[in-house]
Amino acid sequence: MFRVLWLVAVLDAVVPLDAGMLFPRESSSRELKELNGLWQFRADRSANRNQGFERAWYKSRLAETGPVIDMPVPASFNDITQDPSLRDFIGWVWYEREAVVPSRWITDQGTRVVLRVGSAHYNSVVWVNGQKVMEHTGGHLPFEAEIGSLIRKDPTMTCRITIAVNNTLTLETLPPGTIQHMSDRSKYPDGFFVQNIYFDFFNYAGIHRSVLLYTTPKAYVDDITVVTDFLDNTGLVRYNISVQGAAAATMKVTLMDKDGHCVASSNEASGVLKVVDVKLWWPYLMHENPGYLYSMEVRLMAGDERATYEDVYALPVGIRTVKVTNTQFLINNEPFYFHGVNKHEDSDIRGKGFDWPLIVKDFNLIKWLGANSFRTSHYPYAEEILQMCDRHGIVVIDECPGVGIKDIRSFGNASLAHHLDVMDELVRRDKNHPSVVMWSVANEPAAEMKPAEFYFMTLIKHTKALDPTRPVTYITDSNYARDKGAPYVDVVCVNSYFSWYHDPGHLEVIPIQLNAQFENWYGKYQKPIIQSEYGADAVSGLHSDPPMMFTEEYQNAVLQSYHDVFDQKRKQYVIGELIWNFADFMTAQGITRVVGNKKGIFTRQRQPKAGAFILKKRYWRLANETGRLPPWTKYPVHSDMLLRCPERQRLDPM
Ligand code: BDP
Repeated sequence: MFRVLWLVAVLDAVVPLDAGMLFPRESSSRELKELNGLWQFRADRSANRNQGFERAWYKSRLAETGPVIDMPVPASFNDITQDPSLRDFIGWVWYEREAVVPSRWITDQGTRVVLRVGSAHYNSVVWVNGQKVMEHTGGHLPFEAEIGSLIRKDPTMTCRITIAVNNTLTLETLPPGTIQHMSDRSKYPDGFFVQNIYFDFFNYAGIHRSVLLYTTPKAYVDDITVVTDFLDNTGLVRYNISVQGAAAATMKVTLMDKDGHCVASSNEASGVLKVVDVKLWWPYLMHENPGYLYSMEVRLMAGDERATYEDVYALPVGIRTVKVTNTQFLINNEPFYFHGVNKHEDSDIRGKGFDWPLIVKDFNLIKWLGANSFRTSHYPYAEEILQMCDRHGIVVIDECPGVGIKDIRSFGNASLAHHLDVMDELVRRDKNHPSVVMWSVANEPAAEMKPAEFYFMTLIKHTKALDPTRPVTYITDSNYARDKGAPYVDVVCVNSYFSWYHDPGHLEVIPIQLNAQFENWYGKYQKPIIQSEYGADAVSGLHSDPPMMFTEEYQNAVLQSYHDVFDQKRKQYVIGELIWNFADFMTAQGITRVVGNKKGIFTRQRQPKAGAFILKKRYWRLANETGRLPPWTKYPVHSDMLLRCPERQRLDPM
């Protein structure tokens, strides 16, 4: 009884999101202005880190209240300067810049002007011309506010945007962390404190994704939800459009194929579009034409006593289905085997800052490798990355920032309520991506703890209610017998590091222990299993034979021993393997990390280690065996450009 009441209370606490979060796109009715580039910046180094609020730094230009430095946006601030205290700074940092707003945006009362932050880590407060316009908690998801009425108050003023960002983690943030003050003056200087974290990547902070202004008409398309299916040759696009700013509106919905031909249309705000001779969305290497996208153009017309408004928004739509059986993961009713990677948003200098050259390079490496999937370990990645996945057919396990939940106090009501909120925001943002095939609500929580069962039951049920079309999982490293959340997941995802964290140096234990791992989990739950992490650190250029830990040879040997077992078990119920990690990445400093985690098969600068070639050979072989490629493509080739090239038939297999 108590539990039921408590559950109701928790669910009540989850305020349903009252607005959409469509990715800002230009159209004939929407304009967009990126505010990326140099911002003014100051870290609040006062003892309580609160001087900026006490002295209201947002009220005037930042340069008037103290020294400022140049800070690029998007980027983490940590690695930009030579100042070690900024690299490890904890507390509020302040960003500011002025935006030139086109005068039409101001004079036209029928235009909404929206300020959007793609992501800022972790807590943010935003002011425009000294007026607070929004606050946001959470480091990896977008937030926005309409600022048109505010900037119209005094059209002669420039639009000064101030954003304060705080990277302090608590037991209730995702990921969690704690601040520890050291008071022993014989050991630590006055005011010394550290932030303890329970996850293995550097807690980069700052404004990580684009800041922009965009417009919509006063009556506008606020959200679109699309769910797809197919029956024989007919694609079904079930959709729902929500409108804001108009009591009544007329609608024209047109679904266009890649060549711009209309394949279905409707005049309703919700319904089902039928696509004859549908071209399904297929994963990369599973089909010769992967990542097929239609475009759903929504044209909205509405009016009030003063004016008429027309809003146009075009959403890419991939038509596909996802299902899970006891032993298989089905995409479009065909078995799909995940041969992929785990990634991080991480690179030199930028930290977690969005960077197109890096993203395109990573996609080229993923395709070169023959990988068909990745997991957004351990937080939601930039929307532009998911759009690339949609277009290239790279399958995604979309993970929320529930990483490092190790302290029992992080399983309390407030933590759960926040976790549910984050899932709301994540599903709202990513629900329409065909590439996203599964939600991961956490990574390696202390799932053996008593409150874990209720926590994960609630979280997983909530996520399924938000999106009944996708399976839900969390990533476990616990013993199968003690894991309290496992009964609720659709797919078991297991991380293990045999002959690394256990039995270091003993490669011979891998076949026995990995085999037992799979048999135990499957025996207990009869659910398909993904090896969601495995690997070994290798310092690029370090060699030894016989293999020793931290050499490229040892990483190779670990990979190969795991692969032998995968090859037996994938005939039964193992449905995927994701290497840890795609590339080396930065971590907190510690005795087990040599300038970061070195389990990448690429270096942090994206150069291959020996392990990358082992994986490349394997992944192309797996693609040939498990994909549905036409016979002439069944060679390990470098890119899909070649796959589509008839000349390929004359090339020798590599
Ligand atoms: C796993 C974690 C991952 C770590 C990895 C490692 O999920 O975040 O980076 O271990 O230790 O348990 O390399």
